[in-house]
Amino acid sequence: MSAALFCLFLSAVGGCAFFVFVGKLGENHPLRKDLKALNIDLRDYGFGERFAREAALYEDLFAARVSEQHHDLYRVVASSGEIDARVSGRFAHTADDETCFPAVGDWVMIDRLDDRTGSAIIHHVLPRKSMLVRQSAGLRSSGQVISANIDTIFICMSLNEDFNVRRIERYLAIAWDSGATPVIVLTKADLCADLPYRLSELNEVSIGVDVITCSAAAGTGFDEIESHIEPGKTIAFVGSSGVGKSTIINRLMGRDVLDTQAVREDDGKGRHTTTHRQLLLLPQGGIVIDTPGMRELQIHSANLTKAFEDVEAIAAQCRFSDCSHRTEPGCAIRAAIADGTLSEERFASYNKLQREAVYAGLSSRQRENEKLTRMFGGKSAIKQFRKEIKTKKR
Ligand SMILES: Nc1nc2c(ncn2[C@@H]2O[C@H](COP(=O)(O)OP(=O)(O)OP(=O)(O)O)[C@@H](O)[C@H]2O)c(=O)[nH]1
Ligand SMILES: [Mg+2]
Ligand SMILES: [Zn+2]
Repeated sequence: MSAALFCLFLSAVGGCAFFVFVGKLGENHPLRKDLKALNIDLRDYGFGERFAREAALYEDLFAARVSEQHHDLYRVVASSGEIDARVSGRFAHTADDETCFPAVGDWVMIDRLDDRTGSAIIHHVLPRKSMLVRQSAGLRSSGQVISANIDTIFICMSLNEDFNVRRIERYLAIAWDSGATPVIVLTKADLCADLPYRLSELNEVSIGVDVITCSAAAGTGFDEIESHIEPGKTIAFVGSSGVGKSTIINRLMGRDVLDTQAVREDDGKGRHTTTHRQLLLLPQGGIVIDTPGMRELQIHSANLTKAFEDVEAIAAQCRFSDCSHRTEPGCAIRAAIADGTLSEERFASYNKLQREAVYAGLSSRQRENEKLTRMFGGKSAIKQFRKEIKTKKR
């Protein structure tokens, strides 16, 4: 081997060793931080003119976008790279409710661009241009922000066991309320034996919404997915566990950045592989947010006028403006159900979501009363019931 070749060989070995060494560094090793200290153009992450104007109001602070959240610890993308951040004590103290706290996708104002001597401190969340919110589990009536400042919501549903038109209606009602545009993404087309039937089922509920059919296994539908991706624009992926959200994102990233896992064999349900929301910059431009599969999507607020445009247009034709669509003469809803223009199931779903939306807007005391009214029918019946309970206690 000539001397030159030998030198080349040595430097190649050295290079490999360096990469192996760096790969083994712990998350908090200073060298890793230096490697991450890239000069990032925040516009790639969606920092448009509006956010720039808002951020300019805070002279001594820096703008950053929340890319991950782990309880009260955040990862944010700043111009210096990705760093750790926490909200200031004052922020936590003055926040009205849970929705005021930073969520993945938020633009926040931080006090430093380096977290080597401690997490950066988040002082403000810039006004959101959109936010996808669901009702938190439990008794509190607070909402939980699933992602903020999104342009498009990919509502992902698998074409096998998971397929459920009523669930899509629920997602659409919440998505239309977010300020972003929903798109329905039907996944795992390779597992579906009767696609035309599924699509016809979806027709009634998907008015004005793009529907994409794709298969990550067969590599189909990705041209349509990519037609929704634009530099500086953000897409949030939502849907049940196991429908293939992370698989699609990995394909768009061109490598396996996110964990994926086979669904359970007995019932085809996912295993909740993704455990936290995560924002990623795509190599071709555009930003995606992966979210954990949701068991249930409770309504915090909904836009039924948009999601049920057809139902409300029919109801507007009823003879009485306060028609309850039960027994009144000239009821256009009953007529539409009778002639098959409107399905009984869709109307029932509209009523159910409307009740939920009203309920979500109530305080916990109002909720308790609402529940009692529904159980016993009317205030006098509730009074009577309470009296009976008291007598029994004696
Ligand atoms: N047959 C088939 N399998 C797919 C397709 N897309 C994804 N899968 C498989 O479905 C399983 C679940 O995919 P994930 O991407 O982990 O699903 P997820 O929606 O991210 O699930 P959570 O993270 O739990 O919310 C994996 O085994 C994937 O390989 C597809 O187009 N066809
Ligand atoms: Mg996932
Ligand atoms: Zn009516």
